[in-house]
Amino acid sequence: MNISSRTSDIREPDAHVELPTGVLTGEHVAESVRTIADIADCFHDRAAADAADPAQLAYRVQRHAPVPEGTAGGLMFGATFLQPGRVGDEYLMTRGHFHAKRDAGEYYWHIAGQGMLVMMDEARHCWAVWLRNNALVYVPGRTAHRMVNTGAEPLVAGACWPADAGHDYDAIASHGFATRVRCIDNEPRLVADTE
Ligand code: PAN
Ligand code: ZN
Repeated sequence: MNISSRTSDIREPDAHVELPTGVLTGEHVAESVRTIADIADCFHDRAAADAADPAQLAYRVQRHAPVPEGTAGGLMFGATFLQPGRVGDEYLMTRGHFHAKRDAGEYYWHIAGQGMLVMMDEARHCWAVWLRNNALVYVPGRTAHRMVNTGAEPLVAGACWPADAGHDYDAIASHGFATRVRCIDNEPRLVADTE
């Protein structure tokens, strides 16, 4: 047995995840930033959205993309850092999306802070799962998903999804989610969008 040839391809990982914080470092890690201006059209209280500082940070997303987006069979790994706060009575949220490849699912797991993952099926039926206490949440295919920060600290969650899932933001930009998370009597409540 040639031992040296068996041990010659032990590699360092190309990236690291700091488990307590979710922070990703290393190769193939990219970051995107969304400000209040980028999510202003998500809120029902347009006057409050217009009054908010458009340059204020809403959330950051770090993505480890070991393969090009669109690669069949590949996976993407990400972390979302969503700021606390409200616009009117509505908590800060991610834009939310369906996957372009509609049957693509996704895992989310809670890392820090407190909030919800709001989901909506193609019939516009909505529900939410708490993102707290190390929750592990599976987002089925054909289900739009959005993080909402109901706490006082940044809400941090990890996620893993198929590299060819793609992101369809247009359906949410046009019609929104059927349910909003609003602060009513100092509690987060799911409220139908028409109310
Ligand atoms: C996540 C989201 C991330 C930001 O990585 O992309 O939480 O939300 P938006 O993409 O809706 O702005 C994911 O669900 N990837 O598929
Ligand atoms: Zn997704």
